[in-house]
Amino acid sequence: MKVFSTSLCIFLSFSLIVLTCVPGCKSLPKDYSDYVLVDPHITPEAKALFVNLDQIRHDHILFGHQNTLAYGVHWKESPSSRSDVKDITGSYPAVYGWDIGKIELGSNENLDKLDFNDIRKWIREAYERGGIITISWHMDNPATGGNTWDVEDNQDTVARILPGGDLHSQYKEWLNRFALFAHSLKAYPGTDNEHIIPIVFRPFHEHTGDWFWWGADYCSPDEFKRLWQFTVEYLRDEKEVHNLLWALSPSTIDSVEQYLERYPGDDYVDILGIDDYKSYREPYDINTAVERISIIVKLAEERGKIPALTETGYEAIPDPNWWTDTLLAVLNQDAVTRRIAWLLVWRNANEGIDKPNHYYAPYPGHPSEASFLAFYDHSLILFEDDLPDMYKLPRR
Ligand code: BMA
Repeated sequence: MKVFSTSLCIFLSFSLIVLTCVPGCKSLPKDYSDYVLVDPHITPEAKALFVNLDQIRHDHILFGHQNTLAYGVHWKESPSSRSDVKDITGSYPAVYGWDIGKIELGSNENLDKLDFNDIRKWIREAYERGGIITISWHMDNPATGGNTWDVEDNQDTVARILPGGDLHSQYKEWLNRFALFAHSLKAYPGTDNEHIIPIVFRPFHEHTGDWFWWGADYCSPDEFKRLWQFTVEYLRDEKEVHNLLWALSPSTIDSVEQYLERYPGDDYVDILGIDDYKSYREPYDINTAVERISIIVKLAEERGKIPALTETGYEAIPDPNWWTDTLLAVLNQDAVTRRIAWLLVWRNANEGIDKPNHYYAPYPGHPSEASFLAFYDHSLILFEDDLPDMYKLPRR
C-alpha cells in the first residue's frame, strides 16, 4: 500500500510539473537570458520574481493592498499580523505596498507614523510567506524642507538635486539612507538561506500630475528623465543595491505619447505601471480605465517589461458591488486587460487615530464585503494563498 502511494505521488507530481510547465516554458531559454532587467547584477530572487510575474500575468492578476499589516479601519496593534483583507477572505493580499517617506531624513518613522523597524518586520514576514513587496517614496521636498506635497513657489527642486545642482550632495545623502534601508531587508537572517528581499521600487510616482514636487509642472521631461536615470545609476552602480525592480507609475495618462513623454528609457525601467483612481469612481469611466490599461500592456509587451495597475481604488467603497461590477469588469474586459500582473489598492487608514473614511479595502461588515469575496473567488484574481513560489525560476 505504501509503495503504491509513493509511486502514485511521484506520478502525480511528475504530471503536475509537466502540466504546469509546458505552456509557459516552451518559448523561453532555460536560463531566461532573454529577460533583460535594469540591473545586470540583480539578485537571483528578484530576477525570479520578474520572470514569475511575467509568466503568471498571462493567467492571473495579483491583488495588492497598501499598509495591510499595519492597521485596519477599526483596529491598530503595533506591530500586528492582522489585515482587513485577511479578516474577510482568510488570505493576505499577494502584493504588499509600503511607503518610506521620511527615510531620507534618518527618521525612525515614516510619514504615516509607522516605525521603520515594524515596516522591516512586516516586509520580512510577508516575503517569507511568499508575498510580493512594493515600495513607494513620498519624499520630502529637499529644496524647501516641506513635505512631499510642498509645491508652492517651487519650480526647480528637480533641477537643483541633479548632478551640478546646489542640492545634489544632499540628494545623494538621502539616497545613501535609502540604500542602507534596502540592504537591511533580509530574509531568513542568520541561516544559510539569508538573502536580501526583492522589492518592486516605485519612486517619483504620479510624476505626470502636479501634486508632488517632481510633478510635470515643476520639471521638464528631460529633467525628470535625468533624475530617474541618475537615481537608478547611483543606487545600482555606486551603492550596489541589487534587489530592485524599477517601476514607473504615472497617473492619468491617456495616450502612448503621453506615457513616453517622461519615460526614462528601456534601460531604466522594469515595470510599466499606472496609478488610476479617477476612472474607477463615480461617475465611472470604464472605457478610459480599459484604454489606460491597454496602453501600458502594449508598451510593456513591446519592450519585454511588465504592466501593472500600481495604484487604484475607490475611497470608502461607497458602491457595494464595486469589486465585481467595476474593478473586475475593467480587469476582465478582454485578453489585453487580463494581462496586467497586479493591481494595488491604497491603505485602510484607522478611523480613530488617522483619517476617517480614508480606506480602499473593505473590513468585515462593510457593505462591499460580498462583492469583495466574489472578487477574491474569481479565477482571474490571486491573493497570497494561491501564489506559486515567486522567488524560484519556473522549471522547464
Ligand atoms: C496618501 C494618503 C496620505 C498618506 C500618503 C502616504 O495618498 O493616504 O494620508 O500620508 O498617501 O501613505
